[in-house]
Amino acid sequence: TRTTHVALRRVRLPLVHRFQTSSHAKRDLEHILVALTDADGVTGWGEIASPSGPFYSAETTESCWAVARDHLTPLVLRTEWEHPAELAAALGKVRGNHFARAGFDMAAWALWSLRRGIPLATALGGTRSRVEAGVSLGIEPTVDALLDQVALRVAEGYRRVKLKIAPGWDAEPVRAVRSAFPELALHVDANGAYPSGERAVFRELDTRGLLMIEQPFAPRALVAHAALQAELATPICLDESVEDVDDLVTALRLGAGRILNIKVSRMGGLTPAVRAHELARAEGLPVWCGGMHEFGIGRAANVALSALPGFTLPSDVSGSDKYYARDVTTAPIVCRQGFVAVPASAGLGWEPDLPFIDEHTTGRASFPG
Ligand code: OSB
Ligand code: MG
Repeated sequence: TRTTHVALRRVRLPLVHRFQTSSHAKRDLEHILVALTDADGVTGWGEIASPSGPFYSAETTESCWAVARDHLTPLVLRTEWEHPAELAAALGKVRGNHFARAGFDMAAWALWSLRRGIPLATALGGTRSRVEAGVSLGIEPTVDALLDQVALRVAEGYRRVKLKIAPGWDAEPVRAVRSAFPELALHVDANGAYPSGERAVFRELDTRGLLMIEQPFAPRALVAHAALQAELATPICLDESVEDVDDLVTALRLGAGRILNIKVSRMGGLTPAVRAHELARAEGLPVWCGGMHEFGIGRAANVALSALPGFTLPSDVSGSDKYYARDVTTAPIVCRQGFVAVPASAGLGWEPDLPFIDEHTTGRASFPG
């Protein structure tokens, strides 16, 4: 396969509900859609779901745009590839910049599975016909507002709820949610907001019957995660700490966590995400698929990845309606009774809604011309 045309667009969508994490608050999101077209005119779509600012990782919308335009696009246009892993190897010439790379890798997988007439999930090695979905709830202005959000999501059928925590918004909201929902599968995500010596909060959270405590410390603080894990009964789940398979090898060796959140964006695409899944599975480490508030294209890739056998915990693949009144795909991704069905059609399984995307496009570039 040779990619003969690359189209990039920045698309902005409003969020239905403001989302706040330990590091930033958002009302709308701008992601970059990548369309790779081959010599036969078949197009595969991918999504670069970077946050606008460098607070989750070092990448920003602007850095992704520049790297996609100036480095990844020329690489793709001159690479001959049969399997997406070959393109991923060529893109590996670019260090870091995983969100930007993920958009291209995803588009290559979408194109490849479409050409073969098989669902993306099957192409990746998926075995499930539906995936269990969880929701991620941001920091709310009050504990009551958070309890309302949890009640709403539970009523919608979600069976696992994750709460964002940060210093000053941790033990109290978790205690309140746990006492209102004693049986709920609950977990917390700190996005690395605590100093590596913090213990008091985690000792208290350890008594709340949580599924996991996600990324308590800074991304590179693997030794600190291992020290905390040795003191807690609750599994630690790594997110920001694992950007590639080598990080996972280090984390496993150190005992830095007992669960892994695999994000397509953070790992640099579906190719490395599948490899991380294989290693985790061989090592008996349960994984789930994390989200970055993806639009329908990236969300479809998350659904497909979550169909792999090692994804034994519910993934952050909520329905499109949790975030967007209308999504970039002609049909939304729907969650029913806590599950999203894995599509049986070829490729991503959802079609881009071109007129709607056009309406929300804030910038574009295409090559050649
Ligand atoms: O750590 O999982 C995270 C969103 C932005 C930055 C970091 C994270 C998140 C989420 C999103 O939790 C969850 C989703 O996409 O449903
Ligand atoms: Mg996380």
